[in-house]
Amino acid sequence: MTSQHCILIGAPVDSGKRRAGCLMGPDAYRTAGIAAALESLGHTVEDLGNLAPEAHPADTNDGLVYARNETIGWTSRLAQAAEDALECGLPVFLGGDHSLSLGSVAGAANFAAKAGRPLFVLWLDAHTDFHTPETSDSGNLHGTPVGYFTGRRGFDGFPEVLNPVPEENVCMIGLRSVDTQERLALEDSAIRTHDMRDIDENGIAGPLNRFLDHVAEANGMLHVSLDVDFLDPSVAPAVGTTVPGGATVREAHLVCEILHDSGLMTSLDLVELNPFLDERGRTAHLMVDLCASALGRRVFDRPTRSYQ
Ligand code: EXY
Ligand code: MN
Ligand code: MN
Ligand code: MN
Repeated sequence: MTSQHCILIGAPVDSGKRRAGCLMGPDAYRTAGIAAALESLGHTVEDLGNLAPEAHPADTNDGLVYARNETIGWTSRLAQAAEDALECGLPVFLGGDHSLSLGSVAGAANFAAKAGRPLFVLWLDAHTDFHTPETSDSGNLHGTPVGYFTGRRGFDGFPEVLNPVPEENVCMIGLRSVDTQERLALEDSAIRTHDMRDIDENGIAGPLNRFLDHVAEANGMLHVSLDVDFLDPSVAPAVGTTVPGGATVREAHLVCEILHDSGLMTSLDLVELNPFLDERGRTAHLMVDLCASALGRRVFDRPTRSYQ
């Protein structure tokens, strides 16, 4: 197994929605033993601690969206953090709500552009997060990161997206809650979408492997964004946006195991964990176990599809 330098980046972002608690996420992952889990797999681990947003004007919350200025501050800070960390290893963003991915993906895209490689994004989520501030009914910016990093209009005042991720480079798996405005925009886009019915009928490995084939053919970098609500709430209750009918523990591990075997993942977000809603740390532990699978934990060695 190839040893990696894993860079843990605490991103206690809680500005992407009104329900508080995701700010405790990074410390819950640490308490659940993420560093030791990765070290036990032979990786080196560097923990940058918890970042803070860039200085920003106070939010008045009288506009279209909640905590816009704070989220802009986070986006600038995290984009730079992603770009810097990719110089030295594999960044693992410990969220924090999903608005952190405005920054983490934009920064990964800037790094990929400098490296002369395309960036691909695997979005593991119940939701598509494809709103813009103008289409969002809730005004919650955690529903907008895919809209932002693919270059949709409507993000006035946010850092300019210098390297938008091409829609055909984005694959979403686990979908089961899509707003009308998102659905209409997705129908006009080249984003690859796999809802839970698709997974029920065809399994989860097929769509994932087909996407990874595209990444490998293009010599792409791959950012993976894992939202707690990708998982079924019966196994992962610690999230504010639970939607029944999600991925099972084994489906999620299989995705992570296949990702590891592909050797393609170059950065990772763990998002939306709200420890205030957890049951004796079980969701934090499951997310750490999934991260370990994505970085090489396995029961037995076996022949695999290899892109190396
Ligand atoms: N589509 C809904 C909204 O825009 O408010 C729900 C978004 C949930 C976002 C979570 C993180 O995936
Ligand atoms: Mn603030
Ligand atoms: Mn999400
Ligand atoms: Mn979600």
